[in-house]
Amino acid sequence: MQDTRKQVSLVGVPTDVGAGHRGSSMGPEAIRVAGITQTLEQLGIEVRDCGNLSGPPNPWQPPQEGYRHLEEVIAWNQLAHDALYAQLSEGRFPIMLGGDHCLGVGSISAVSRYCREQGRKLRVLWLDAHTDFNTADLTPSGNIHGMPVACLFGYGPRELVDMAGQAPALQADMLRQIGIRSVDDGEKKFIHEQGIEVFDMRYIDEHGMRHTMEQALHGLDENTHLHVSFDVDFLDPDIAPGVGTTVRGGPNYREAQLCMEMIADTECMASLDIVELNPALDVRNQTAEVALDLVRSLFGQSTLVRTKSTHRNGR
Ligand code: NNH
Ligand code: MN
Ligand code: MN
Ligand code: MN
Repeated sequence: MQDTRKQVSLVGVPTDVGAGHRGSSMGPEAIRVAGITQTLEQLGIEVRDCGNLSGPPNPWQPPQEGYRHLEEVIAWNQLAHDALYAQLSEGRFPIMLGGDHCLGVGSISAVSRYCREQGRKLRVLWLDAHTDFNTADLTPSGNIHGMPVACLFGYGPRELVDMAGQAPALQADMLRQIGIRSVDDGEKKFIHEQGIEVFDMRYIDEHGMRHTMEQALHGLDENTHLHVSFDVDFLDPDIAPGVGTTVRGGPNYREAQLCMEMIADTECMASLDIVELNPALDVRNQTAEVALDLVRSLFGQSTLVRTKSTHRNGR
C-alpha cells in the first residue's frame, strides 16, 4: 500500500447540484489555487491532476417528489464514479475535489466496488457536521447532499443505490462518523436503527479527539482500504467559514489536525474526498488553505517532535 500513497490523482468535480447554496462548484479551483499539487509534491508524492469532469449545469429548481435536481445528481455521480474507479484501477490514490457532498455516492461506490474486486476490507471515515442520512421522505430540504450515506446503505433512488454494482455499497460496520452536530429528527431515528457508529461533538468534548480517533480507527489492518470523506463543514466555522451550511461547535484547528495526524499514522488511507468547500462564501480563500493544511497532515506531515517509537509506545 505504501506505493499508492505516493501516487495521487486529483479529480475535480465542479458541481453544486446537490446543495442548497450555489458555489461549491468552484471548490476544485480554490483548492488548486491554495496549492494542493505543490503541497503534495513537497511531501514526496507524485501528483497527476486529471483536471475537472464536465457535467450538466445547475438548473436551480425546487425539489420534485423529495429530490432536488435528481437527474443532474445522478449524472454527476456516474461521472465521478467512473473517473475515480479508473484511477483506483491503475493503483493510484484518488483525491476527489468537490463539489457538494452528494458526490460521496459516486466516490464511495467506486471505492466499494474496487475493494470488493480486490478482496480488501473497507473502512470509511465520514468527517462532517451532518450525518447525511436523509431520504426523500425524511429530508427537510430535498437537497441530495443530505442523503449520500443513506444511498450508500441502500435507501434512495435506484440509480444512486446501485452505482457500486452491488447494493448496499456500505454497511454499518464499515462506517464511522465524526464531528456530527446537526441531525434532522427523522434522520436521527433512522441512523440509530441502522446501528451506525456516530462520534458526535458531545462524544468528542467528553472523551477528547485522541480517544475518539482511537475508537474510530480501531481494527484497521494492512488489508484495509481507508477512505476519508472530508466535508469541510466538519470544521468549526471560526476556522472554516467557506461552506454553505456552517454549524457552530465543531473541531478547532488543533483538534482537526490531531484527527488527520492519527489517520496518517495508520498508513491505511487510500482515497479521499474534499467536499462542500464554497469559495463564494469564503474570506480570501482561507477555508481552502485550512483544508490544505489538513491534507498535509493526512499525508504525514506531523507536528510531532518526539521520535516515532516514543510516540507509539510512550502513552
Ligand atoms: N441535514 C440537512 C439536509 O438534509 C443539511 C445537510 N447539509 C450538509 N450535509 N451540508 O453535509 O438538508
Ligand atoms: Mn456532508
Ligand atoms: Mn455537512
Ligand atoms: Mn483512549
